[in-house]
Amino acid sequence: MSFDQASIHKEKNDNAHDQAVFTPTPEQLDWHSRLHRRISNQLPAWRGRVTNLVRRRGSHKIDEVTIEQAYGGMRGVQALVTDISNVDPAKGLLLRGYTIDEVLENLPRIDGSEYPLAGGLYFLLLVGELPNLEEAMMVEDEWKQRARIPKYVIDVIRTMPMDTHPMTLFSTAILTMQRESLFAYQYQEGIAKSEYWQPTLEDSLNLTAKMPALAAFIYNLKYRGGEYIAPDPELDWSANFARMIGKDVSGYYDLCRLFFVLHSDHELGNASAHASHLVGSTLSDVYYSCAAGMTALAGPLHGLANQGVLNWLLGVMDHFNDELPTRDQIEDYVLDWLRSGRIIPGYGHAVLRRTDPRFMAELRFGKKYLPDDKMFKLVRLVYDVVPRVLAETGKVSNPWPNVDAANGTLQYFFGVREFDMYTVLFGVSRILGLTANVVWARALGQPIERPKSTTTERLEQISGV
Ligand code: CMX
Repeated sequence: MSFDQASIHKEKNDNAHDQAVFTPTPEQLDWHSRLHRRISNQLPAWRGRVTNLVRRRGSHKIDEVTIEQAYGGMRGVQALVTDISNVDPAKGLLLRGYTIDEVLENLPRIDGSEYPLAGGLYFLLLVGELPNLEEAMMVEDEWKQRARIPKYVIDVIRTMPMDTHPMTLFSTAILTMQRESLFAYQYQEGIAKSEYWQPTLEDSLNLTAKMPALAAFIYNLKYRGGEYIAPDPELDWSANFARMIGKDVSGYYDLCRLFFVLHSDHELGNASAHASHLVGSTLSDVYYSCAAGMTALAGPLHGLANQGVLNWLLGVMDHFNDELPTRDQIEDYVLDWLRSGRIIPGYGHAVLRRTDPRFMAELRFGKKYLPDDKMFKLVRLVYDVVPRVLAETGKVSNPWPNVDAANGTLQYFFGVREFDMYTVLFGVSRILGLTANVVWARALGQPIERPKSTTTERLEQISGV
């Protein structure tokens, strides 16, 4: 973008009914930031690698699709590519090739915290390399400059009915900010395709920077009297969220730091990632594509699982009159539950075939911060009993706990007991992964998605039914 164009963009915002909070500096518009450079340095090699693969082996089959899969939500069909994350049946979630334990151990942290800076995680997702502390702080500093929520967004959210679901407020706020999109502006001005990723990265930094303050505002509006609390520039992205919702304690700072790492990405085929990828593939900007991702996350089959687990655990405590059950009692309870044809929430996984390392990380957190909490003791007891019981049914592919088996309990302990809010917390984290994927989809010139559908009649014909 030329300097003149930058001025036009600024003028556009100045003349609007409410000025944009962040107007890029000339340095940013020249794309000289180190984050831009670290990505652009890699692009010739990445583009060459993909072009070569498609040119030389483009017709190589990577999967086949059965009728069952076509009717069954395309389960397991491999037809998407991302290098940001991958779920391995044995190792669990890999972020840029690193296991969750490696990520938690090697991402930089500030003094006094065991848990990493979200800025370091975002660097890892975007750049593909583990950052040092300075690099992690570089992202945190970028976020600090861009963190304030425009007033018109606050106004829009305030005018919505008080019983509006927090996820509706959250997605609406993201969509409302679409007018800030530098990509949308530059696209209209005629930017080259090879450059699309650059304003997309700027948009991503602007949007992700605002996530803690936006989610905190929604929480405060719904549950704490409606005050807008501005981020504290002294605090990191994750801890800021904790402080803004009134949980100004180091334990909850750390829980946010952990939680926002664990939920940041999960391949490209899950509903929120796929929705955002699909919308992004039309060259809608990241505001549009992330709003789409968040509306997918709001569905009960996607983002609500941690809430389901917590409800189930509270039901168990209720059943035992708030006393921690014995091993035998919990086993009988679980067997009765299964006999009535219901599932044990928090257990099982579509891909993973072992205990989710994200659950193990939460367990370690719980052992440190809430070892004597009754609900946490119940989580451990259930973990002791349920995998064997599920395995004995003979039909469950993975009897081990997934990330949701402990999530809600940790939030509950720190007093975040408004269940509707849990999906927003998930969303704050997931937007890191969604935007990183969109940036790279633009950098590699991925086209608009357009799979082909077929008809039942054709399937009957070709299968010989
Ligand atoms: N409790 C009881 N039965 C279970 C079960 C559980 N936790 N997990 C799987 N099963 C059953 C299935 O219902 C299925 O039974 P039917 O054949 O009678 O329909 C059978 O075991 C085989 O299913 P599967 O191949 O093991 O599991 P799927 O890949 O079909 O589904 C999942 C995976 C996560 C939806 C499923 O394990 C489940 O419903 N778990 C509980 C809900 C939950 O924790 N969801 C959060 C998932 C988090 C994530 O995906 O990250």
